[in-house]
Amino acid sequence: MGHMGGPRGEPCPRNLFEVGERRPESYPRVMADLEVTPLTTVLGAEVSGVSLSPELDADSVKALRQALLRHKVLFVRDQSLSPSALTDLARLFGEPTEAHPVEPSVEGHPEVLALDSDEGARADIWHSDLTFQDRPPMGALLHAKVVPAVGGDTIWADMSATYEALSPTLRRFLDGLTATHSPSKAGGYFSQRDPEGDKSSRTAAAEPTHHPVVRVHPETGTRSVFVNPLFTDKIDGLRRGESDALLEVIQRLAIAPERLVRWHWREGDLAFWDNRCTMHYALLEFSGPRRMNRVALHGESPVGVGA
Ligand SMILES: O=C(O)CCC(=O)C(=O)O
Repeated sequence: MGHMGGPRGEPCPRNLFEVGERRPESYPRVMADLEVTPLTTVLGAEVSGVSLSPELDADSVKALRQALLRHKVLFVRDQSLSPSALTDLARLFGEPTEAHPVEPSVEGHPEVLALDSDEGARADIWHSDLTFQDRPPMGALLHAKVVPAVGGDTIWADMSATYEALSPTLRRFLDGLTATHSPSKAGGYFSQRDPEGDKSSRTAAAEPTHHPVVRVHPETGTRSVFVNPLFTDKIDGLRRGESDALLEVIQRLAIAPERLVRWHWREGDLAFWDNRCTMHYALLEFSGPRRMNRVALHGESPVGVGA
């Protein structure tokens, strides 16, 4: 697929940073000739022909944005991005969040989460990012700095394909429901990287949030199931056993091989995912160091069907 951008000067879609508004002299303006190659029939695409930079031209930003909406996770090989460049690149697609409510940021870069296996970073429970927040991130950019030769892959699941995989009857039932997302469910998981436990206990004590079980994507209008094992505690209005059973049915469908894309990292790879309609899981099986930098983007309050 060739270059997909529209004419210059078109109004930018919502959330897009106005290119040119903030252009440090050190970033040369970059024009790209993007190729987007799907990796599966449901989600994931590799993007080539682009050198990612905060000075990416507006058409390329728009093309990447469209590719993200279409494929839900984008992968770009061989990118050289300092923590500042990663943050400024992310700014082209939205407003970066603080790195994480609990986990440490890269020193001097409060928006860049440092995921370092030597520091105990792990993500081996299926999740969408921070869904216990009222406005979970709309997406995140993850850049591989040091990766093991073997193992340490990350897998994404397509939650709109999961919705489609449900029977129409179950879809209709779930359409009207909300679920409780609680940080306390993940309390122990977070505290592994917060030795004093202050931030973990503060986060774990925060009020749970209720989100629609079926989320309508604010940009595409597509429905997806918006629950995940790390943070979703219970479907509201059901008995605990009913909710557990239903969440288990959804999870089984979500992680069927047909609805997954798996990425084996090389240094310099960048993944950009849409957190509104995917979950992800990083495999812990590897030896040696694994270091990644991540910038997440502010999201909106999830909106359900018929809202
Ligand atoms: O380290 C990875 O591959 C994934 C990290 C992750 O789960 C996250 O940033 O939310």
